[in-house]
Amino acid sequence: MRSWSRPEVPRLPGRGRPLRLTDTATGELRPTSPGGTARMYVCGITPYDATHLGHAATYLSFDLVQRAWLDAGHDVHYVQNVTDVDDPLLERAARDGEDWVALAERETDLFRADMTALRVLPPEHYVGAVEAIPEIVPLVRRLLDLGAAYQVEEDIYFSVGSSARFGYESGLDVATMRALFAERGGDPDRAGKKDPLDPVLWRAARPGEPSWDTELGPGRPGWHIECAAIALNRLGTRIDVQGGGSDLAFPHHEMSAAHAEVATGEWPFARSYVHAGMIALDGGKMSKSRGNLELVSRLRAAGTDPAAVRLALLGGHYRADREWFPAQLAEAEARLSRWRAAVALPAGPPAGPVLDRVRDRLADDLDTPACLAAVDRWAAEALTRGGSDADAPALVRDLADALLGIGL
Ligand code: 5CA
Ligand code: ZN
Repeated sequence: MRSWSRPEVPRLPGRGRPLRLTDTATGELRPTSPGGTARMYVCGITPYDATHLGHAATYLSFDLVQRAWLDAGHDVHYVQNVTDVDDPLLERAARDGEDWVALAERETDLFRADMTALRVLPPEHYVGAVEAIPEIVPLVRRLLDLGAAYQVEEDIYFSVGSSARFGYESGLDVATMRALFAERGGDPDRAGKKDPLDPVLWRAARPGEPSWDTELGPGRPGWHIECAAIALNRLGTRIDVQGGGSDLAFPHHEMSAAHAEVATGEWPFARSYVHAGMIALDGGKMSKSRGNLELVSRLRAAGTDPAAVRLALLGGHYRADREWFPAQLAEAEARLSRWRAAVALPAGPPAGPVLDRVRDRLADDLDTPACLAAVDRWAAEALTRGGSDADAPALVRDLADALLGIGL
């Protein structure tokens, strides 16, 4: 699938610090320690009602991961999927009497436009579930051959019992896993399964549903195997970061890691599992199913500067569940104006300490509130007391762009 265009990233003097991120599997703040090339997989959208501010906040978090790695001298190999065939998408298309392919294409286009406007660095590979079917099928075949998958009627399921470490990623007890599995697309009560938590790998064709004729029989892929196949085939295993919102920690990331680990015999699928907090609106998680949404495209259409949207979302820590208030946007617009006025001055206070501080705080689990505060302090001083460093405004402009993705 076509990705989106890549904004320029200015080069900064010196080097960024090694990035540390909180890993869900261990609960620890750990160095990401990638090699020359950092490898990251971030779960993409299911294309309907995109891009709400919750999606945007999550992709912005991983955009900062990429920017911190680039600044620390790594190349970044970044892959993202689009779940362009799955139950929720088909249900929405059926509800609205719309062709599911047209719905997915339209929403994916909107997502690309929103990501471009927000200056999110694109993935190198942007891959749809449909186009990945030819690689999903052999992965399911391999799991069958290993005895890690089995049939229930015409459907094929993964046996969680085949994964020695199943549960390590989310660290949840069985009762919680079971509740979340039922809530998030699983079918714990399906008769004939070996374990209630076993997820579907290949869903046989049903009347009225799209299906593909493959050696597994006519059907369509399950959700978790989609991400396992797309990631494994482009990034390999033991990748540096597997990312998404915290609602993906279980079952999605647990299952896709288990699929990849059992298929390859290598553990762990990801060295760090990184999860962004949930953005809420009107007291509940912002979601398509609840209908309490604020869309990036709506804000853009209303004339909001995307840099202000970005700044507003970076005002909270990425791991914190937090509520969206329109006042945050007004505050971000005021901040953006101050920053722009300050970098437009012919000189300012020295910017080296701001660069150090932003690099430092970004490397410490993406502490964006502290990064913004550091630029705020410099801008306030530049605007009130001035300064004599003629290079400082350009350096602050470059660091806001390269590290925070804010174009001033
Ligand atoms: N296609 C799958 C992943 S393979 C999926 O979860 N799609 S999604 O469109 O539902 O979500 C896309 C990303 O946005 C996921 O990482 C999800 O965790 C994140 N997300 C969804 N809702 C919110 C929210 N309210 N706040 C923050 N992140 C969210
Ligand atoms: Zn995924």
